[in-house]
Amino acid sequence: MIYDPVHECMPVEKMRELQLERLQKIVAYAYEKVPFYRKKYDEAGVKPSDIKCLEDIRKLPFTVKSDLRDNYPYGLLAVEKTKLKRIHASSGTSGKPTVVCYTDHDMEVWSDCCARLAAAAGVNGDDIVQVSFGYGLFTGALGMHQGCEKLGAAIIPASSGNTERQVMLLKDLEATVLVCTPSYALYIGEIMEKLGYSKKDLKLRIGLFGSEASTEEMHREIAKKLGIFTNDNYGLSELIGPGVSGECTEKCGMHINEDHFYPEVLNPETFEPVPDGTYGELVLTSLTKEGMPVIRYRTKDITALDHSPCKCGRTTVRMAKLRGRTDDMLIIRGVNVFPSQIEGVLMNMPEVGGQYEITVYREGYMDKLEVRVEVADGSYLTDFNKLEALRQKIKHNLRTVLQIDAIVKLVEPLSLKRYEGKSKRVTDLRKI
Ligand code: DLL
Repeated sequence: MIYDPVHECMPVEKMRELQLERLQKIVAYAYEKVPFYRKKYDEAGVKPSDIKCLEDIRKLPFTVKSDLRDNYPYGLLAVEKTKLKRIHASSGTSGKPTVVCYTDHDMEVWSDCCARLAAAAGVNGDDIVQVSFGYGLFTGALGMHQGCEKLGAAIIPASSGNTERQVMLLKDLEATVLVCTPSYALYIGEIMEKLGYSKKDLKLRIGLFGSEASTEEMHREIAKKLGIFTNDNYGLSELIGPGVSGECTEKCGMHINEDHFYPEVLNPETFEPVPDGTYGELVLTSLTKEGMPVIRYRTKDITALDHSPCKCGRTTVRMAKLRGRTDDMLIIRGVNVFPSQIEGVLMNMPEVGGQYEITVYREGYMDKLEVRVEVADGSYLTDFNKLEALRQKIKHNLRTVLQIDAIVKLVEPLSLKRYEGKSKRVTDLRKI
């Protein structure tokens, strides 16, 4: 079902007109209401009236995460605090969180955007949706909750954690849709099997997964375990939370709600736009945000755009599954390595399970890459020859993709740490 055909299927020319109109408005609005933008634009010698076409967006300076942190908590507000309806925050890795604020209008846009992505994955009013994201300041749970509610679905606000109970709820309450991180979905699948259930004991049909990077291979693994259609959806607190983009049932990229978010994909060194299909850093501009407009936000997320028509009928531009973030790319002995490449290799090998950990450290002057992965079948661990053959096979496959050697350690099933929210699979000891 297409939730908002007027905007999701708008002729491209009309969409560009709408975006320009909204861009001019939001830049003027931010300049007038938020001293931070006025100062920044004055220093750069650019005025709202300089935005005459969409390409003129490039005249505007970027906004970065530290701008939000430096203006903690309310420095970037464009409205009086009394106009706010909701305040969320993203947990920063250090220090103060990044605070994000929503007016009534922003809440409406947010739930519409989440409703769009849920509908695009096939969710409808008859569904029972278990939200297994942590409820709280994190935008994931309440954002998806509101979006699915808007479609008329029933919500089970399970929150994350207590995974055995999650399985019980899925089964007993006959949930048809699961909302969580892809790594948590995999974990739920493992616990389901451990408890002696199979996908046949559940009524699940769709998984709405986001908030962390996941490869096609991982989605295939989850789809197999839980017997569901898996959707990948993307968003970030600074812009709205979930609802920036999501896959339709064609699964050929995530449709961006481009009437609300203007995307640019730039070469991270030159800041020049890259052509469709070329990966670069995603820079997003909120076109309609009232409480806290965010203009040219450098997400650090690496993706590529696709403007080709989609079979689903939506005309909105699509972004590729994220390849990672500019700050999670590892440089090992001079070679660029993305954790997603390692995941892709491991998930393609049925002999290993879905969980892995990556550690990078230095021995003398030499960078070492260690990959710990669980064997799918514990009996491997008692047969040295079989184990060694598998280890060599993983090493070989990793070398083919990464062009460097990795130290591979095989560990018992269910022995690595599981995450109930965003997973943390990489430790770079060189930076600690
Ligand atoms: O994770 C918002 C969200 C919640 C999106 C639920 C989708 C579902 P933050 O906590 O601010 O917001 O984290 C944003 O998470 O910049 C990406 O690096 C990463 N991320 C989000 N979705 C995806 C995805 C939410 N589908 C940061 N694939 C972003 C890969 C994702 N990475």
